[in-house]
Amino acid sequence: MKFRPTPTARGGFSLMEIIVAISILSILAATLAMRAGGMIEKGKTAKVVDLASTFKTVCATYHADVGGYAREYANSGKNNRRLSAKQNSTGWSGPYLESALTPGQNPFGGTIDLYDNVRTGNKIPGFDVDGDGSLDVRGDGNVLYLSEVPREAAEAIDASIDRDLNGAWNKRGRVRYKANRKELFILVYY
Ligand SMILES: [Ca+2]
Ligand SMILES: [Ca+2]
Repeated sequence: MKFRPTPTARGGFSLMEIIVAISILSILAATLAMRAGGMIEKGKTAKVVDLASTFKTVCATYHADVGGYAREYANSGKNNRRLSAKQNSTGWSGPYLESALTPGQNPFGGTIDLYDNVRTGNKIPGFDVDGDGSLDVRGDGNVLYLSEVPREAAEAIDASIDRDLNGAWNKRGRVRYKANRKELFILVYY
């Protein structure tokens, strides 16, 4: 005896089944989108941490060669691109970067500059490297400055460089952050 489904059983999906299926699909899509978003943000913060590490090495080399601190501003003249543009300073044996620093190297779309003074054009007073509450570096030194950095990204960068320093993460250690202006400051070399 053959079993034959009744026409009503084969008549397509019920409204409830369609609603359930759409709900499941939209939850899946949202989860995937969130994961992708998280991965993109992680990629951006990792890029900044890598850049800080590269500049640490590069600034140390420049310091050993020339005896001072280099500045490298994105989209600037030769005098402000001392790592990438040929300089006449004694001992200069660059270029120290593969190419000049450009705003495109800020993954968050803002500006990016390497300063030769830790006060970064008086945007910050200096750095409390050991996190004891008093500033340790106030003058010469190299700071990588980035604008338009979202708070979550800044916190992730801070966590990977300053690790578990006590006190306010945005004021202590080698990474400082000004939330109102979305500005990130990383002391790369001093
Ligand atoms: Ca200190
Ligand atoms: Ca910090």
